[in-house]
Amino acid sequence: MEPRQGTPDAGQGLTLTRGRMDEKREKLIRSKQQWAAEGRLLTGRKADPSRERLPPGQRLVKDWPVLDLGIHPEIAPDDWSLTVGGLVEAPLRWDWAAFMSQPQAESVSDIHCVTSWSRFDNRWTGVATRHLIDLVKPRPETRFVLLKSFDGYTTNLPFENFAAEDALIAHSWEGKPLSREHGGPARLVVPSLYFWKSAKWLRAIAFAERDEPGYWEKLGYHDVGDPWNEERYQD
Ligand SMILES: Nc1nc2c(c(=O)[nH]1)N[C@H]1C(S)=C(S)[C@@H](COP(=O)(O)O)O[C@H]1N2
Ligand SMILES: [Mo]
Repeated sequence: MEPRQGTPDAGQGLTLTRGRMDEKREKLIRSKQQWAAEGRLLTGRKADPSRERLPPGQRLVKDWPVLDLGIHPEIAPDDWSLTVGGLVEAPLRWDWAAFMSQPQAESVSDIHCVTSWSRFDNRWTGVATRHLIDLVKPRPETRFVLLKSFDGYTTNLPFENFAAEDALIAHSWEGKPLSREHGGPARLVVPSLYFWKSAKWLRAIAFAERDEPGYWEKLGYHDVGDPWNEERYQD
């Protein structure tokens, strides 16, 4: 089933709107690729999260910026499902009711975006990745997790970061349903990595032995993306 897109899909003004959206998107993608090529924002410093709150090169913001490829898919909970498979003993597929009936986890964490903004103390509610792991039972060879979203976005991350205690598939932020622009109905939240690894509008999770670069990773962004080691870009 095709998710509906953020723009209407008939009429004339629309071609224009769409043209402009494409332009905006291409500009963003080009400039972010350029950042990777230039090593923009790199301080060359590492930091210890037990001694500092802001990773190197980051600045604190109070609002919550929206960052994505410019497509905000609209997925009604009835049309939503999450497929979990790959190297697992018990693959599963949750519809919205099944997802919401799982044990609920809450976690408060900081966001660090590779474009340099950080936002402290975000309170997320959802299903802990550890609970999901207990259910699907990844095989011992598993080393990576590959994510797919309803807007076509993909990203990859090490299994350990995905499995961390503070990682979850979130449906709420600050006690309210996650807004569409921030990835509602459900997104991944992996606080130990730059925020581009936290896929919005999450649709599929695959456990794997072999790594597979996602959208930004193919365009020069780091395979792991640990903000404390300032892993912004591929060497
Ligand atoms: N599906 C999807 N997830 C995505 C993105 C995207 O374009 N599509 N952008 C990533 C990037 S680069 C960032 S910084 C965060 C931004 O999340 P926010 O808009 O809620 O701040 O989402 C990440 N997850
Ligand atoms: Mo980002």
